[in-house]
Amino acid sequence: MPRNYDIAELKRLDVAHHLPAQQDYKLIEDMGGSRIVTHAEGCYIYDGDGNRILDGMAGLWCVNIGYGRDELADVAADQMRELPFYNTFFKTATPPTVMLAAKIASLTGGRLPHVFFNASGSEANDTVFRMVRHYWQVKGEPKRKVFISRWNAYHGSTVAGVSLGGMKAMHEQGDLPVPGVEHVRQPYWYNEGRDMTPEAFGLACAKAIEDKILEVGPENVAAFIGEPAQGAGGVIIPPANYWPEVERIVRKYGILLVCDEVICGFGRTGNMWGHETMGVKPDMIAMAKGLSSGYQPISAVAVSKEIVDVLKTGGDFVHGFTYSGHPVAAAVALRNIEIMEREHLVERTRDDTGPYLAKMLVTLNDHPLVGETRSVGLLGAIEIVADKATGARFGGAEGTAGPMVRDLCIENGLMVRGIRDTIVMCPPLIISHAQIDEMIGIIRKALDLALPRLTAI
Ligand code: PXG
Repeated sequence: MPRNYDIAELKRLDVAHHLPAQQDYKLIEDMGGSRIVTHAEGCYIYDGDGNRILDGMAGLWCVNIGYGRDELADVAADQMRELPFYNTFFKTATPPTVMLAAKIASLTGGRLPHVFFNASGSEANDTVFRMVRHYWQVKGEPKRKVFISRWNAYHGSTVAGVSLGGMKAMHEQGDLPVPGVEHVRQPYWYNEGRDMTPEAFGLACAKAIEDKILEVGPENVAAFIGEPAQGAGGVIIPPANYWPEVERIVRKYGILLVCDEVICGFGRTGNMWGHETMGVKPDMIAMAKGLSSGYQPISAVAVSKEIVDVLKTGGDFVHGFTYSGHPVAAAVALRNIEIMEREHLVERTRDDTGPYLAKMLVTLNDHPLVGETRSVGLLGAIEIVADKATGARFGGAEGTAGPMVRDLCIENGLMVRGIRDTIVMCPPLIISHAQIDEMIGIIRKALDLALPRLTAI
């Protein structure tokens, strides 16, 4: 049972002392403090005001095996008693760390056999940033420094993460990106490509990468990085031909291909990896979130043999964190993966719940506010529009309808995100058909409630 917290006091302390992530502090103050989430079970979270909310976001795109797994608490406690911490700097390693590296290597089918650990997705992408540049230096091509990424990509909140990402609002704070990161158009067909077929648009977006490579000079380009499907950007699922064409282009110029699997990894798209769903074979992948289902902060970068063979000729790679390969986090991640395998959550997403979510999303297409629904595995999105024919948005620009529908969903018992005017969802992979029905039912109710308010604008 949850503890008996003094919620009013916690809210007061929240406003007085706590600076939450990616937030407008004045807004939280005006609200009288954050919503205090006290406990959770399965697919539901509970807050201090007595609300039970279906978690359509798996926490923050991470609690894939759902809440309340005693097994993971036991594993963490056992590991803390045996060895709560040891580092990987002193020519040392710990049993869970080594076993997790081997497990991750096997999950890549042996294609990416080497694994570097960190504590967050942002740090994983910092590791990518430094390792890729170091690789090219050791290989004798030190001019290859430039990363190509996409506008509206999300790769984290550290300096390298924000730089690799394509979020303009994040770039504006802190004079980013750092030099050597170039951004190209994103494969967002609904917003940017409806005058073309998805196939023609997929090729055009891939061609933007080739154009950028030629502009920068292929001899200066180190890597292309992308999320198989963009998550925080609004669940942007590229046309099927986009990624294979991207791979063809980067191979043509000898550029490394990096997939950011922080959201798409660990079954989210219906395969173990998002890059499998998109049909490409990257040289490096970053992973986090679903690696431990959020039960512990841990991330990893899996790397090809070819890259590590080169690094082995370069002496120390002077990079790493105190918590690289943290034994408690690694032990929890290992058991999380074991649970995923035991409960066949990847297969279930591919064959059962993913297709069911897609089928249920389609039932919303008749709603006057819905311009498009789309999903891959258990990653879904709904475009809210003022005019279904033209895709025009309420108020002439995005940002009015999305927050309204999101808030109505939350008020009615469903946690989703509103990104611009796109409602996105990413439920735990244990979600049932009945819970998907509940999710779709609450979204329809929220859309119905929003309709008169939006049309009055
Ligand atoms: N890559 C991707 C693809 C992500 O989604 C990160 C890297 C960074 O991971 P860390 O663990 O450093 O946060 C993420 C994180 C949102 C939102 O607005 C998404 C994330 C984080 C915070 C907010 O949906 N994804």
